[in-house]
Amino acid sequence: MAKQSVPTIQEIRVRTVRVPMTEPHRTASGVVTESPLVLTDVLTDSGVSGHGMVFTYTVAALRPTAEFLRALEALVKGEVLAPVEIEQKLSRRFCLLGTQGLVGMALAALDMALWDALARVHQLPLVRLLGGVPKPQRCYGAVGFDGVDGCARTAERWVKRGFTGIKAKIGYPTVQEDVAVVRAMRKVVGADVHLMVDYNQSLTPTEAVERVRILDNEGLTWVEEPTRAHDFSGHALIAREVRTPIQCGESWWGILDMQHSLDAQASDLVMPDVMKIGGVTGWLRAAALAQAKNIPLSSHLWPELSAHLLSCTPTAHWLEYADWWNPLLANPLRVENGLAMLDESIGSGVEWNEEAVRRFTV
Ligand code: SMN
Ligand code: MG
Repeated sequence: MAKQSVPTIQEIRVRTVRVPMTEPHRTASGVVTESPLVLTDVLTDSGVSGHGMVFTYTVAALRPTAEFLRALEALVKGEVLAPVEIEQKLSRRFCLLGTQGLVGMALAALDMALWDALARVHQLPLVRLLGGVPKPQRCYGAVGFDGVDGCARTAERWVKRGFTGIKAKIGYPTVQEDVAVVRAMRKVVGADVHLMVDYNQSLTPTEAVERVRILDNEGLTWVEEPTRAHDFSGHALIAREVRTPIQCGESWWGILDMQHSLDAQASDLVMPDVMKIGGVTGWLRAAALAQAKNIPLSSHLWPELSAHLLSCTPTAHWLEYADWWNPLLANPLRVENGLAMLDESIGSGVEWNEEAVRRFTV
């Protein structure tokens, strides 16, 4: 494609939606009762548009993130459709403010849409645009902070759908309750299914060492965020003192957080969140850091986009599957026998179900 024919950015279209959850997703650190999402469409002068979406966790962050994203249009209108170049321009622009929080969410939303647009311009699935090939990804299903019976029931549903991994939120008042939930799930899923647990930052490092030493006998694949996400030395203490692999990453803002965590040897495994790590551009850099350390890398939410990105991640480990946002998508991720299966659809897998978007728009 000759240089002059490379599309330029014409408009950023931003919409805000609230997608109800079929059931609240409880964690030790809070409940997700709905999905506030900012939907982004980048329109180019070639007529091709790209789509991205970011999860704001709380409705309070929905409009501020959308408004910041709308303000970015003036900074990128007329620019060539070049996500890496635009990320560098905007990172410089917001250096003094910082690219964490709402700024990081807005920048990631734009980045996701730009990469989707670029893949569509080249008529390729995102993974092929990035030089990879679509590969089936092992998926694990999520189990909420729902007690022994609730967790066993949900775990059984995932196994009946063919999933070979299941992650439960724990951090109950006593470690005995944590163990009871793990054993109740193990009883229904059997010895071959991978079980992970997620404390969602709810323990002190000392409590975590005590609890995970007891969980060490349960054959878990990982224990996730046992203490505060940015307490890298606290996580490193836990990782040194226990046998079960420690998992971190969903709370990192950008690859500098990841680098600091790796430097501290805070975890045995990593799981960047494609929004907080900096969109597709941030993910590619995170994947390189993980490759340099030869550390397994899993995804956090965003299953459609993560299936593309894990397919070109050298140390790809697990894909976290959640169907919360499926109502908004024309073609939600296909999972067969617990494997995320990409087809040759162009783009990043984000195509709106416009009727549903209208229904959930606020
Ligand atoms: C999680 C975090 C935020 C919202 C939902 C779930 C959890 C995970 O920490 O790992 O999925
Ligand atoms: Mg988590």
